[in-house]
Amino acid sequence: MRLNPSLNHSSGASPRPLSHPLLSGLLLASVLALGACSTSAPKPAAPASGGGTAAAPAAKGIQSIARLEPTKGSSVNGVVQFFPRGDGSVQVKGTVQGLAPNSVHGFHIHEKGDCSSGDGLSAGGHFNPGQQAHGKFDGAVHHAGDLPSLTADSQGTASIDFTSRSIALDRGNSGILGRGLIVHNDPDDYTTQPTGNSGARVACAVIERGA
Ligand SMILES: [Cu+2]
Ligand SMILES: [Zn+2]
Repeated sequence: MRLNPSLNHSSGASPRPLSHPLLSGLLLASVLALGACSTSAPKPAAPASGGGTAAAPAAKGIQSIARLEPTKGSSVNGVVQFFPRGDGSVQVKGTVQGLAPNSVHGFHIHEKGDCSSGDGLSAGGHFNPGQQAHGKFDGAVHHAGDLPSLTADSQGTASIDFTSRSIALDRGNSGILGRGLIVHNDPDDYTTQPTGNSGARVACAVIERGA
């Protein structure tokens, strides 16, 4: 359990007075919320985020972000954020713009966090750690990387807000950190294997740890 190093919390000692009363109160509150840190009982390692901010104690994984950049000839771009939740699921929120008005687009996590080819193909195939068939996000069978399709409004902007239990915010087997995120030009038919036949890749991002 790693707290702000400025907070001296050796056993039995009162926390060192801090210059800022609000900060002091916050640190004290977080100490209390985390349970007495003066005990010598071993504790599980803090999440890699390591921040002193009150990251939900039970959440697994680190907040992550994908900045979608247009591929060649495209103007589609956006930002997608991934938040670990206490129940082990991941909340995904974001906005994608530059799409055709009222259009629908396949949207997936791809195997490789590599957008270098300029057409998105370097991101490889769909992220599929469970060796499943391609399918719909909320269907019985699908790749872990099969996300809900994007639907653009009349301005060509799609809002993203869903929760997934198929992905994790780490580099483990189901982890998406360091992988790719792709927006396709066409709708996903959820049937064609293994791609959903959603056409060209119009935006690409690498999923990275967030701030
Ligand atoms: Cu895809
Ligand atoms: Zn798929």
